[in-house]
Amino acid sequence: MLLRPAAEHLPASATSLDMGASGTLPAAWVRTWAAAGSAPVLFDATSAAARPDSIGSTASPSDGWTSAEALEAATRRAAGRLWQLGAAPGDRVVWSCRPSLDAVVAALAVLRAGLVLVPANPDYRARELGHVVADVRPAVAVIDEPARAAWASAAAIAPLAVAGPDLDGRAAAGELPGGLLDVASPSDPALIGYTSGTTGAPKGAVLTHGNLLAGVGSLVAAWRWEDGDRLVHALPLFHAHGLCVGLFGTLLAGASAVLLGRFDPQAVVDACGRHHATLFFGVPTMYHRLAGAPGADVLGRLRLAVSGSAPLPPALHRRVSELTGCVVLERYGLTETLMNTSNPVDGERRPGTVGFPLPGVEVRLARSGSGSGREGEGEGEGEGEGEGEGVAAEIFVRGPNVSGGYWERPAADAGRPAGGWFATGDLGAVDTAGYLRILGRSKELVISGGFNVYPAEVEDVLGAHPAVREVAVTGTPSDEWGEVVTAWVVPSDGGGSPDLGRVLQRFAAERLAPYKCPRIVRFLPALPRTALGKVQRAELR
Ligand code: MLC
Ligand code: AMP
Repeated sequence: MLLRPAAEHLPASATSLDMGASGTLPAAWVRTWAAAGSAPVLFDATSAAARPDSIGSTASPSDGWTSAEALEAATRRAAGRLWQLGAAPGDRVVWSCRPSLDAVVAALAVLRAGLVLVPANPDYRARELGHVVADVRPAVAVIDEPARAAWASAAAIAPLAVAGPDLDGRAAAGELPGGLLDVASPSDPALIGYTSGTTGAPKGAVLTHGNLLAGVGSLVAAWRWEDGDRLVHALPLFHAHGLCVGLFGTLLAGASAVLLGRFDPQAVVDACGRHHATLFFGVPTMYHRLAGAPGADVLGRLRLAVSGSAPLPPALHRRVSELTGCVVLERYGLTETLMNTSNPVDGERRPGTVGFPLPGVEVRLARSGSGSGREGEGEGEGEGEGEGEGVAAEIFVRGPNVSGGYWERPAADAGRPAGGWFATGDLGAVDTAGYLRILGRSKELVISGGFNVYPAEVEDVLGAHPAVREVAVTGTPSDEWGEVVTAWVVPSDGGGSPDLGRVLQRFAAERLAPYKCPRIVRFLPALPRTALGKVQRAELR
């Protein structure tokens, strides 16, 4: 069944926009920057100059704030530097940096220069970063740490220039080729986000400029995001949530953001108050921690606090409301599609639901593999038995926000349903009022603190240890993290001990980013399997 479209939930002003058919984010940003040159856009609380003793300076926004015109000039110079490094339009730029203003400028410059941004978690180990570099063959890698830069160089199979994030500071004025900035077209690739999708090894979802503008524009419209809004930004910058929703959204709305660089409940509370913030975006783990933080009632004074990337338990939703007066707005998205549905700004924000389709996005529920996207078939409500209200079916989405495919993965793309529908691997149902409820996943995925962990990747790493005969990885429910990664190990010698558990955790930590490492290691004499030999994960959970 097709969910009722955004037009039935939102005011006409929010749905009459052209969602990405024309234009690009960089072109829209520069228009906004030109119109409000002195407006404060980004407050860099990640730098020493902006430590808490110097924030609180809303009266003198130049203190720690980067204005629209300064951002325009810095990103223009940084784009020139990327070209000087040899990158040409269409080339990929791997960007693996801790949060900083320089890192932000570098990322924006990549898009302005017509290059393709490939974010990579700065916590990645050599094998994880190496996979991205070898797969995407970047012309440039912007990396803020020598060890990671060396890993990237070692993995490169094509000529690679490695630079630090301070691209702007090194640019030579006057050397910029004219007429090449902000000229990418909506159909040009803009960003490749690595994700495992519903199956397999991490692959790059290619998002065009049109996808980005549509995905971000729908939020600006639906959330009535305006130039007076100010976001406290404490999310990682290398995922869709922090980068596309938080940063790109701020810039498209002509609004401002305080970049904290990392999440700390007290810093969020302080920044909300000192900077007169109107917005906060977080993952459920952040709301879990904020709910118990002194001064968290500051959330109740925000215009909007948004949760996403993982299920927000209804009990936590209610606890945040009771403790802070803030009714969190939950929304739902993926790397491949950016945001798909959202609870309403005006109207009831229903706990345990992710709301309605965003402007321009079609959402339907159908049986997996049932031709859910077959052209011309079942476009109306109520087709297919057992789909729709109250019954879990797979969620499919279609719209100008949806990636056209994965980087050099024809086999994965060939598996896509026809008609432009994207199979999310998430299971959902709609309630009588039309709110989408996510009820589970058909894909093997653990979500810990809003980060996705693919069991197969962790199993591959642990399975290479000589003391491991077999291993299966699952998610164990956790109030704080949503799920924590648990490894079920069949030891080679038949035994298992806390010592071996710690050895395996250290082994994993050398090869995997911290959030993928098993918090819990359990030993079994054998893994439960079906008659066909498939591991029965449900039995382990
Ligand atoms: C940190 N650790 C984690 C973890 N984050 N372990 C499991 N899961 C996680 N998510 C590790 C640390 O490395 C550390 O390990 C230990 O846990 C304690 O760390 P901490 O200081 O308590 O954690 P912190 O650094 O505060 O990080 C918690 C967090 C972070 C919630 C702030 O995980 C986070 O920023 N999550 C946001 C994820 C996100 O942006 N997802 C968006 C995906 S886009 P040790 O070994 O040192 O003890 C997407 C689409 C969409 O999904 O819809 O948005
Ligand atoms: P990623 O691949 O990192 O983009 O993660 C996308 C996945 O995060 C989705 O397929 C969902 O499983 C999950 N997700 C995102 N937002 C929500 C939400 N509000 N509720 C439940 N799951 C979510």
